[in-house]
Amino acid sequence: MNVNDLEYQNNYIKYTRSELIERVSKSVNESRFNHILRVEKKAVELAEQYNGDIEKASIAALLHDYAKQRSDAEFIKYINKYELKPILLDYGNAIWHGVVGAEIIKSELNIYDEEILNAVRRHTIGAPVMTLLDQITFVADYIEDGRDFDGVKEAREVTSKSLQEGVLYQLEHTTSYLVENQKPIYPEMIDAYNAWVQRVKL
Ligand code: DGI
Ligand code: FE
Ligand code: FE
Repeated sequence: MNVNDLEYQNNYIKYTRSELIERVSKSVNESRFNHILRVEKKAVELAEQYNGDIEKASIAALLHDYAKQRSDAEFIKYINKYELKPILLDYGNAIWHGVVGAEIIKSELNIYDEEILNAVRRHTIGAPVMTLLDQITFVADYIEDGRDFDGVKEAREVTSKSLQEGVLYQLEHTTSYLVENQKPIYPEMIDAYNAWVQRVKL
């Protein structure tokens, strides 16, 4: 289906799709907004292929980078206010925009659907156990049509055959990339890799 024909019918959130898009567009710059729309298109395609909830796929994708352009100070304020895990303070925007971003979405948009919020929380780092919606959001972000990095073609091919293999491919490649560039890996991402490599490969 064409995402622009999508009408929300389940009251997961109190916005229409165009109202949600309007709110998202005000939270990020134009290039980030265009990425978000491409992630939504990909997430809806994956939901169709893998029998996911198309409406939740659209909502989670539209929200996944909602907080991407907030300041470090704002994220730190939320981490303290909601007493989120102190280990978060050892990381930065890359981790915060999903994990802490979900709290910003709750507070600013009054969206409380935990399945949608978890997909946002897990979209960068994955998790040992991921719902279908988590998997769709995670992979759609990685393979949306505008992505152009070594391996993206293979990631798309793998995902077209198996969503779970797509999740594992992304976990393998993102963790390798972080090691190669001497960047710290958030512990839950290592847990996610361990769980998925055993689940998919054994
Ligand atoms: O927000 P996007 O750019 O669309 O994509 P993303 O949320 O998947 O990833 C944002 C960045 O975070 C990306 O450059 C890779 C990086 N990243 C992912 N996992 C980790 C990480 N960075 C650190 N330091 N540690 C991680 O575990
Ligand atoms: Fe992101
Ligand atoms: Fe993204």
